[in-house]
Amino acid sequence: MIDKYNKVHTSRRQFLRNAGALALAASPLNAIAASDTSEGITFADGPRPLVRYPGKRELILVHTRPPHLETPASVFNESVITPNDAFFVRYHLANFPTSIDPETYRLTVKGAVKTPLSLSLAELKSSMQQVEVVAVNQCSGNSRGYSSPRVFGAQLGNGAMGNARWVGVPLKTVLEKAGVLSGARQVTFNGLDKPVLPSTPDFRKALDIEHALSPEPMLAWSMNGEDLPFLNGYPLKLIVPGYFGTYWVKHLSEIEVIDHLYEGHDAYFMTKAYRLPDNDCMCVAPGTSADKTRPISTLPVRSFITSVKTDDVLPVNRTIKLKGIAFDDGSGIKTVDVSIDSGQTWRAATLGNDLGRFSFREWQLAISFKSTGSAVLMVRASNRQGEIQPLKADWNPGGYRRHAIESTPITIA
Ligand SMILES: Nc1nc2c(c(=O)[nH]1)N[C@H]1C(S)=C(S)[C@@H](COP(=O)(O)O)O[C@H]1N2
Ligand SMILES: [Mo]
Repeated sequence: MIDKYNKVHTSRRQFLRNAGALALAASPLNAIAASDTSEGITFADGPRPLVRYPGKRELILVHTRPPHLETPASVFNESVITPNDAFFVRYHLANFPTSIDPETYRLTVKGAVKTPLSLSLAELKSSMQQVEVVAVNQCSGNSRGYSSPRVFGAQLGNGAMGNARWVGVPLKTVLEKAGVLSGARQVTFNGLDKPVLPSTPDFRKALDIEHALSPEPMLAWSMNGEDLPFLNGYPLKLIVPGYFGTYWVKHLSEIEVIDHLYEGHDAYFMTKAYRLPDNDCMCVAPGTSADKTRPISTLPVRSFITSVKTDDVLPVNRTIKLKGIAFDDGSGIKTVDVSIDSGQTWRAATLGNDLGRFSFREWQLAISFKSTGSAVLMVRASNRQGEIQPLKADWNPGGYRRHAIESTPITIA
């Protein structure tokens, strides 16, 4: 009886949580009036409201159609793994799925392959060797709101990033099962979301064949030990560790191997959007555009203080434990230095547990202030390739790939 009850109970709960339906379709449960979400930043657009979508806690609303939600900064201080209900959400196309039946869902693998495949979720989960990685998903436009001069596009704070444990199968294994033909150049990825109008390009991305056949990219169905949250790409998502989130295609349904470089109407998000100036700094003089561009690719090294926020008041002559995170493209964090005097002197922080080279890396440092007044905290990370955060961010027209030391002005009292 108890067994039976438990089983019924669990499967009903599972159903409610995981059946691949976005309860109440795609509308927010409630929008909360603008409150404490400015996080010390005054974006030209003003303070941003909090909103609740199914399966999510209150997140910062960027816009509703399609859902675009940012993670509040406090979440990054709670844990080094970003909880599923707090993970940011980004869509480009208004016609995105609101329910997906895991029984009838299929992943198609086609194009320049020996054997085209149509794989069910059950087959994916059972017929191949599973792998696991902790990796950061960061939107190319994360922190765009700090671009100076200001650029077009959503004025994002630092909440379009998150760190999760992904479980799935290597993309390589699936491609090898289909048998990639010689002459293959790229692999394209499409999800179940669609444009509303035929004139709008679909959201499709491409990886070079060498990258697609490397050990890292994976097809994940599990995030932090649960099915993927619907809004984060249920039931399957392409994970590209070290690369910006734009490649992490959600609701993945179609993989095509092609013998040329991706082009045409539906290659828009490779050939027109998500591109950077094709030079060493990936930058141009503010207000100008680049003659030549290339697709955005890997994450620069970044670090944040999570335990203190802008305009906090900290006590004088008291030991304070500062805490934060650092991450990069998978080269691995080497050092994190902190300054409490606007960058005049720096001290090495202690790195926390290593959850893998693609993960957020925690750091901490005990500090104390000797005098009252205003102060600026700064944090600067370096990685094993010798990359270091510069003092000033380079500028590009998309406001992509922010790479600079972050400052937190505070008061000591
Ligand atoms: N199918 C689909 N996948 C997508 C997108 C999209 O619009 N449609 N947006 C991409 C972009 S730009 C980002 S930043 C990430 C966001 O992932 P998340 O919503 O799970 O946080 O999804 C990527 N995958
Ligand atoms: Mo993005």
